[in-house]
Amino acid sequence: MKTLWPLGKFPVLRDDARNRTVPEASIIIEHLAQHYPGKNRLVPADPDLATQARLRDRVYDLYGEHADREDRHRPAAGRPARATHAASRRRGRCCAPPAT
Ligand SMILES: N[C@@H](CCC(=O)N[C@@H](CS)C(=O)NCC(=O)O)C(=O)O
Repeated sequence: MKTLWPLGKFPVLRDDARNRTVPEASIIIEHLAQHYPGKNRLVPADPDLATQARLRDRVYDLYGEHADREDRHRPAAGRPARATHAASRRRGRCCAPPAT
């Protein structure tokens, strides 16, 4: 894995046709959307909706997943209600649809 991507994280996409190694889930999605579009869009066409989708992606990746991962490392007795619910509330607040 580290020969493909020195950080050693997955997913990593190897695109031989373009001679590109593409790490990071969100970058892989952008790569596939741009170079291999299918019948369903991966990123909204509307720029404001695309920004909202990217915001959700960032929040889940940087905060939600991190918080959940920390939670999994706690002893079972201390899990999961409070921390998981706190992370979930944080994500909910950050990613609520904008007021109209
Ligand atoms: N920001 C990265 C996160 C990648 C990530 O944390 N991958 C985890 C699996 S979901 C991983 O590779 N864990 C193994 C490790 O950290 O050694 C992305 O969105 O792709």
